[in-house]
Amino acid sequence: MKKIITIQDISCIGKCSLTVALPIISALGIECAIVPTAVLSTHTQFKGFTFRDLTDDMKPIMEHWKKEGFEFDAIYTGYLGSDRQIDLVREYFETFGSKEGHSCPIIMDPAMADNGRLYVGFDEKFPKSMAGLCAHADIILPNLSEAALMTDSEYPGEDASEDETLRLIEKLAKLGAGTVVITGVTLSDGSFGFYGLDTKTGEYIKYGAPKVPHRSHGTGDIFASAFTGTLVNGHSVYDSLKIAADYTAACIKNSYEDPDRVDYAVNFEYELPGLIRRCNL
Ligand code: PXL
Repeated sequence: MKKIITIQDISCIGKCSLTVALPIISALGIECAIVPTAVLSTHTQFKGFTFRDLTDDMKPIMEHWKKEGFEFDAIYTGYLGSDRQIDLVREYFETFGSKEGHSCPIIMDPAMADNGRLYVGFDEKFPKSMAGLCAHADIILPNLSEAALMTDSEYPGEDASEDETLRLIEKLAKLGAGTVVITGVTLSDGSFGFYGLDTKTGEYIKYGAPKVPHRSHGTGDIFASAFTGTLVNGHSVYDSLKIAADYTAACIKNSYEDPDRVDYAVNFEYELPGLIRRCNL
């Protein structure tokens, strides 16, 4: 069985970060090793959330895994809370990343902002640190807000044009990652999906699924988790991005049509069987 590491927080309620990465990646038949960076009572869109920092556990976990000789088929990072955590994640990349004869792609979702604003708890210097870490990634998956913050650009709004999005992609490419993808964008034909660039071949990619008029939290995490699981199952980068976009769109639509939906996340659970089928599992 393939095995990946995911490094992000655990928000006990919120259906984001580890509480979506674990079920989605496990459902795709992959062992999901976790490095929890913090425990929060809820995600940071709620008021009064608790926050226990777990930075001090990150290095001992890594050292133990190293001693045991574990190897992984991908490293996927999400929400990280501080510069110290960024430095430690860089050590995980060095320790467990691709080596001669063993491929371990690094996938980074630099989860830290939405609607043009940093999440509560981050200072304005943090996007620069995250941008530095992105240089080590094979694939980065920011949304429009994160792309603008990491490239010191003006936030173009959620309805950014294709030209505005491509300009951000070109700036992101300079950070040094292999493939840069901006997620959660509305394409010029009104569909909802991603624009991207393979910086090695210079090939631009885009894809959108039918858009429904509903927005919620955690959809970037759902996209990144489904993408990672699909890629590790052997699909190409582009096919994995498409499958993740279709799955995320299906989760949003499911919530939009569900009178019992919660307002802090989407119904990713009901759409897992369709994702498993798309992965040919
Ligand atoms: O979904 C991104 C995310 C991850 N982790 C925490 C968050 C959020 C978004 O608000 O607050 C703690």
